[in-house]
Amino acid sequence: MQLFAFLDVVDAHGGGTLAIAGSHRLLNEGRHIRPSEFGRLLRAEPFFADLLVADPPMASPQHRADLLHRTGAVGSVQLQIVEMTGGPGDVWLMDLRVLHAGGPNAADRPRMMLTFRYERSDLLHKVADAFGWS
Ligand SMILES: O=C(O)CCC(=O)C(=O)O
Repeated sequence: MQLFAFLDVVDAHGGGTLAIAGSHRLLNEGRHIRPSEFGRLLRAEPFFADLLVADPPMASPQHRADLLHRTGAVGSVQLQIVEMTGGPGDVWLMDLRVLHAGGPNAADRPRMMLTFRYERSDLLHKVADAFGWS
């Protein structure tokens, strides 16, 4: 499980973490996947292809805003991008398998959040294998 807490107000488009609800059901066969392999598998899916372009050259502000609220599916798995917003003391709890990333911040101040991961100790060696840690 991963905890995200707000230390200040973070409104929509204020840099809150973006999570893809439902993504914990993808690639969930109980084996570890190296990050490079994971990216290759995701890019093959139309839902992710646009999202994984770091700075789309022709993207209008509306296109970017639409991306942040995208819904779709990969096979039978329904997906929806969710932007975490909240105020001081609010927390979101998330399945650690959910794909997520920092969101763009259009506000005039930095977003103030913290995160903490609660990992199963019996699975830490698989995380280490996936990232090539000794
Ligand atoms: O910066 C963010 O909002 C995302 C942070 C993140 O991906 C993480 O700590 O796991």
